[in-house]
Amino acid sequence: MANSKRFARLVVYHPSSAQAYAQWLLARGVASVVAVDREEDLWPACADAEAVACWDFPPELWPKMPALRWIQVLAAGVDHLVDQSELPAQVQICRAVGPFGEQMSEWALAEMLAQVRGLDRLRRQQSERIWQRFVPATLAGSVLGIAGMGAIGQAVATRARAFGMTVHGLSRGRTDHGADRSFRPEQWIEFAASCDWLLLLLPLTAETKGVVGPAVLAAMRPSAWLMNAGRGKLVDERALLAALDRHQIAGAILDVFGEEPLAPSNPLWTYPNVVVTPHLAAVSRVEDMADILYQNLCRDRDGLSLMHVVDRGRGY
Ligand code: NDP
Ligand code: OXD
Repeated sequence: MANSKRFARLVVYHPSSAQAYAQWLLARGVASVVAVDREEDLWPACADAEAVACWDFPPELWPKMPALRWIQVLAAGVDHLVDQSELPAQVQICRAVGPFGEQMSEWALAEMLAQVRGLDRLRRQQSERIWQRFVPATLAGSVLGIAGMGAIGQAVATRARAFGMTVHGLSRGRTDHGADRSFRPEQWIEFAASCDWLLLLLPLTAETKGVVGPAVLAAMRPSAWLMNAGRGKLVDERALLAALDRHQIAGAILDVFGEEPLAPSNPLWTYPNVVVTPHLAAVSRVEDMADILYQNLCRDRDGLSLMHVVDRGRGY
């Protein structure tokens, strides 16, 4: 139950920015914050917390926090928390929504434009002082398939359309997300076959784990690129390596991986048609996350329902 007219007792747990969050909140009158940047300092600091803001958190502490009512995850994805059995069912998990769409769009468009405009080739030519003209391709007229037409997918769709792309969207149930053509999970094969670029912006859930496997990869056009900025485990990595070896797809642009950081021995580093970016497509900036956290603190103080509450049963 919310506490009328006082802010919840909050623990902000973050390895590098806990103090920055606390200062940001303090400047707005939230004094009930304890900032913790090391796991070993969490207990007993969190013992009477009513709210926690964090990325991850040691699950064994949840049952020892009887006053805990809600968690503000300082990120969009919550796959690391939703199914923790230690977390009591009545504790609400809120995620971050809003600031990621722009960043993700720029990541996706930058990477697609780099391919069609031949940026690597041009930089190489310049370094060798070679004047060699060629006809770059365009994004205009191509189909971007977005698996996961949520907050981020919709933002990418809007910006891709400004480049003349047609957007095909796949979602779980909703079809009102503004794609030019909408697909449901049972239409994965048809969806994959319809795209020039297949961008994964799905949450990782029991349903989406390994969803891009041999069948989806085989359905993709040999000229198509797979892009993953959702979660690494959406893709069956062995199947992807096999598809790359067989030239079943043109290449892959990957921001997320089954294991992060990507091990130096992972073969994905070595493919000329694989682009690896280190999970930075859309980062959590302190000012953005603190603002979302503050809005929820105010709503909680005022007895209003929290924003962006995750459906723990659904997994996102
Ligand atoms: P949302 O919850 O807003 O959107 C999720 C979308 O996925 C919805 O359209 C939903 O369908 C769809 N979906 C869920 N399950 C399925 C399924 N089984 N089959 C088909 N579609 C499904 O999430 P966001 O857009 O905010 O974020 C998406 C993900 O992006 C995050 O969970 C995170 O993993 C990742 N991310 C990565 C970042 C990075 O830097 N690489 C940064 C930020 C986020 P419906 O609309 O019907 O509910
Ligand atoms: C997120 C992420 O989920 O950065 O916000 O991956």
